Amino acid sequence: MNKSQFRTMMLVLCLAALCAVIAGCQEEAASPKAKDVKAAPAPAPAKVAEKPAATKAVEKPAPAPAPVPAPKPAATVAGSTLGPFKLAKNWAEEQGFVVNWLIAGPFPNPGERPDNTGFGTDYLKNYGGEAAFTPANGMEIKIDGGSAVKFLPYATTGTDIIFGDVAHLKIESNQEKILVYCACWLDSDADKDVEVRVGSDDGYKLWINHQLISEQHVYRAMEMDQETHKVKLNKGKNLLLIKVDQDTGEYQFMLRVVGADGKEAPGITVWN
Ligand SMILES: [Ca+2]
Repeated sequence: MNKSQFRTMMLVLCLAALCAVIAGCQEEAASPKAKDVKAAPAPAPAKVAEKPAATKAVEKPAPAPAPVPAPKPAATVAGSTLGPFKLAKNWAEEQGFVVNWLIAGPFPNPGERPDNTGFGTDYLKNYGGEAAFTPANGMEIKIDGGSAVKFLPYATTGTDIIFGDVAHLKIESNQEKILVYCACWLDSDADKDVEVRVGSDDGYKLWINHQLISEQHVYRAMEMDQETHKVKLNKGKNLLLIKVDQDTGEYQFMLRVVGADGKEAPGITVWN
């Protein structure tokens, strides 16, 4: 081996050694990264798992309040039921009693019997007058002196409309010297003859389709069917307006719509 060959061999060996060192460094540089990557993923899933858990926990309570609409029907029932009187109500319906009314009052009925003056006072004169008047749910009626009352719905579960039980009238039981107006529509499926039978405490005036049917300026206790009025109803809605006055004692009325046999007239529904 001459000098030239020796230098070439040494150069090759040096290059080989340098390559070996570089390769070793690359392996070391690569292996720590792999170790780091293996260590990193471990905590990552833990964070991902925690967040969705918290999100679901918030979402679950949200759908729970959704069934809250349930109170609506409950409120409706509470507002239209005075008590558990189903048997009495069923009996009343079979006998043709009208149990759903629009009622406005109280209006004053001053004086001493038999001269209480409210009976002859037209408190609806500024609204067309008693004979021409057509009520509506929520309609306000102003009374001389500045106060006002409204026609509002009322339903009894029995047969009697006891005015002391009608909350929106805000009167005491057996409150004296007042009167109220009550209205409903008898919706008939055909022209037909019926009987409108009334009991009252005290007296009343009755209009059907704006015609005065009867006036009973009396002071009495109520009994069923104290008067029977033969009436011809038109097909469709027939407005019934009754003014019931009160001097002292109990204060109520009952009204039913029947055939000549005294049983519920068929084909008639009530609106209020
Ligand atoms: Ca009375």
